Amino acid sequence: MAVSYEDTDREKKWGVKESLTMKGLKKRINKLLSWTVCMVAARADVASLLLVFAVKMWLFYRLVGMGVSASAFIISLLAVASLLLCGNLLPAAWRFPFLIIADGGLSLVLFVDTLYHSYFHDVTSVSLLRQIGQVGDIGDSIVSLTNWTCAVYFLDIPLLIVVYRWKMKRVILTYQTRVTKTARRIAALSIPALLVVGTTVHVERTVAQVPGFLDARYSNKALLQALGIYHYHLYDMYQYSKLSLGGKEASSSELEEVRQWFWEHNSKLPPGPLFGRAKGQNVIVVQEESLQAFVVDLKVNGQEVTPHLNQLMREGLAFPHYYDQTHHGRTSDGEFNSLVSLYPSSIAGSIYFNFAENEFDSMPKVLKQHGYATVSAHAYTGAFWNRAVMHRNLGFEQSFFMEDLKPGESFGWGLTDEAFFEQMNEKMEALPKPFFAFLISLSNHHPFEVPPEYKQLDLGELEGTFMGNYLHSSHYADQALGHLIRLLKQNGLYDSSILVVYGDHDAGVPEEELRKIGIVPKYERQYDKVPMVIYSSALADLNGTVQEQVSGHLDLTPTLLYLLGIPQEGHYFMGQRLFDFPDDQRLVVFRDGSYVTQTSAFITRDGLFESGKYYERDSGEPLTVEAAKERFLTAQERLKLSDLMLEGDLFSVLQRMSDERR
Ligand code: GP9
Ligand code: MN
Repeated sequence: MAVSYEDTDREKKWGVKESLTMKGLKKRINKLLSWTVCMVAARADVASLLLVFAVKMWLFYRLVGMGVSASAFIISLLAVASLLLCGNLLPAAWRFPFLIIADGGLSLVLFVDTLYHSYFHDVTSVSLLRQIGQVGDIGDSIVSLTNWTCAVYFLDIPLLIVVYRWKMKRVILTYQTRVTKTARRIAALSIPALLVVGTTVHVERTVAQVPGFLDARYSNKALLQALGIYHYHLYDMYQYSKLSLGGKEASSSELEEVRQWFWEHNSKLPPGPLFGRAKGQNVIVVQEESLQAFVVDLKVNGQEVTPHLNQLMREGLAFPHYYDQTHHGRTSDGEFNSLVSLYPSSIAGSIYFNFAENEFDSMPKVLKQHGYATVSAHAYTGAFWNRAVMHRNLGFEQSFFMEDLKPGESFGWGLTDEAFFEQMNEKMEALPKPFFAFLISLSNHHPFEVPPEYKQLDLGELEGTFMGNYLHSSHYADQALGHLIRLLKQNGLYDSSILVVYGDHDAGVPEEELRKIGIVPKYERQYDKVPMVIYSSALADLNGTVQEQVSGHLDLTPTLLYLLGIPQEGHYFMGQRLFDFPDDQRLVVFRDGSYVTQTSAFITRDGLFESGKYYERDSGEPLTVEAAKERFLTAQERLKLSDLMLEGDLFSVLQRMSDERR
């Protein structure tokens, strides 16, 4: 067949080249494949271990009942591969023993976490492992509880040794000669490079989804789930060492400054008429999730949002100017500020994680010393916010978390508040008297979506909005509180106890949502108040009053100890009691350096005086900022002293000092 010049040209131009390229491509692919096979065979030990670790990690996530993203899984495998490839740096004879040791170490991490999880429903961290001895006699229990299926993590070790001796060693030696040293080096270096790139991309993506995620640690498991098991442990070690190395070592003059401050504010303060008024009564404190003060007495379409709380406030003492003093630690800060009466930490993350090994002065500890049975409870898992560890550290003899409560009616994060209160009421009835019970509610949690059958309010236009959801949810929480009060009235605990109800922190309601119910803040924090009410039959002359003094979470412990007649002398609480204290000396300090007084509010976002604004607290009218300076410095001093207490773990040091002086 005649072929025209044109056709030949086209063939030359496209067809011939195409077939040549295809051939070349195929050849190249084949070459690459056989090179890869040689490379894998040349490191058959590492390759098989990687496969084994993929299975082990899958098993781990199954055993602890946790999901994991593909990218977290891949970067974990890359981390394992990078460690295993470190063996390349060793003399040939050492490489296999190194792999076995690395396999053992990496498997041990999986083993310990699985075991720890089966006992504590959490995964380990350096801090938790350091405290393991303090968490009771768990050594024996761990051995008896050991889920021996976990031993499966180590099964590959003897198997690998046998296979290596039997055939693998020869395969490795044979194939090593087929790939050049340079190629092997390039392959080995590409793994750590991939690890670095993969980790960076993965972490950036995770942080973009949840800003501040790495710092604001609220759960070990959540961090592990996001980062993958080995990255989690490395990050935990990094955080731990950063904190231990960066801890503030208080100088002797600082120590003296702290001692002096507490002496003046805790020991020198003379008692007034209400001291010891409620001596011997039980103490029941209910920390209400996300309950903000603006719901108190609020009516929507003629319906009260929190009728039971309002009623309790009419029966007891209402504190309409009680401020939320929490910071990064959210609920856990609410607990800490209220029970320990120190400020939240300036260090990113929760005190419950960062300072879990500290020794604290706290209300449950003091009450225990005064013969009280102490109990805490929360219907979510004890690992969240590290509560199981911290509540014990703070002095609670017994704590009940999701794992310890009976299953029952639930929505959202767990048991409904009503079911929770019901169980806790039974437990309180059975406690030796006097007791201190600290109950943390849960149902009113963001995003405040209560199931339709629990929605009782007719909200009109607010229905379906953020505010509408929040009101339904707060109304539910209030109903549950009403149920608790009813139970306490029935069994007589209402009149033999001091009952305190306060909100843990703001609900994060956006300003445009507040406007929907007619609230227009004139300055930030103006509505950052939480409800606070104290009822005690011993305060009969005061019950039914509205107490206008400005206050906050830190004031809870000094107030309750005062009512119980327990002197604050020798204790280390920074709050101010709500009674028998001059109002013009009241100062409620926030972590960011802002503060409120009885009449004014100084608000700064970055802790700098220069960027702060000063207002009349009630009206929101601006005031000349220079007038705020003196109190600003006082507030700064308090934050500094609190940080010293926390970061220098000073409680025991100060106690020793005071013992020596006696
Ligand atoms: C969970 C509950 C909620 O245990 O305390 O915590 P939060 O998100 O409010 O800090
Ligand atoms: Mn909370």
